[in-house]
Amino acid sequence: MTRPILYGADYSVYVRIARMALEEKGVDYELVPLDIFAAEGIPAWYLIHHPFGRIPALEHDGFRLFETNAITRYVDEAFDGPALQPADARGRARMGQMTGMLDAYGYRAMVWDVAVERLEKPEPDLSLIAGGLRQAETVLRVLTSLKAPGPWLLGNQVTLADLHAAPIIAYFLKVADGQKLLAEFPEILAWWDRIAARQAFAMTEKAD
Ligand SMILES: N[C@@H](CCC(=O)N[C@@H](CS)C(=O)NCC(=O)O)C(=O)O
Repeated sequence: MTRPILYGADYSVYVRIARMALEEKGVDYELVPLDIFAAEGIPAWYLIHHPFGRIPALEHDGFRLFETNAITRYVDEAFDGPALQPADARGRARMGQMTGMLDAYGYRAMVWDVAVERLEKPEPDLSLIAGGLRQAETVLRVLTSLKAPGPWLLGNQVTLADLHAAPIIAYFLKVADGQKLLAEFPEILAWWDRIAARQAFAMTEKAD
């Protein structure tokens, strides 16, 4: 098998999720830079890989895939290395619930409404930030209630749920609002310290 190609940018939260899965599996892959925010726009050729022009997209031996959840599951199942999904039906369901919740309710609120708004806007929209923080609080509360006993979100095994949550929370923690809110959730904070110490997290850190 040839090595997979991942299209994306090192600043992207979703690209980092896919890269963390590749790193945890120990897969040798190529990251082909694709800047979706480039002034000249998304190159036309990329729409074959992702018709909606988002990142990441994966290509492996002619097999093309987009949507991060599909990519990370494929990476887990197509390559050797430690299993990143629970073996039991309920564990898998919980994992899907956590990643789905993060996609639907966590990403926009934590990354865009709070972190990007604070970091990038000369005059941040304070009502947008307040709404983002309210939603982020619910996400962290639910994550706490769903978290299994043990070091990782689903217990003793690092899973795709951990790899999905880490880059989103990492971005949220770039700003004081995010740090302050996370401090109110000690179990998630302790989990954060553990996931942030993993090699896969360090290997996918954006180079400044
Ligand atoms: N549902 C997609 C979301 C991917 C996504 O939103 N990626 C962001 C970068 S982190 C992106 O491409 N944004 C470009 C845009 O919103 O136009 C997935 O799971 O892969």
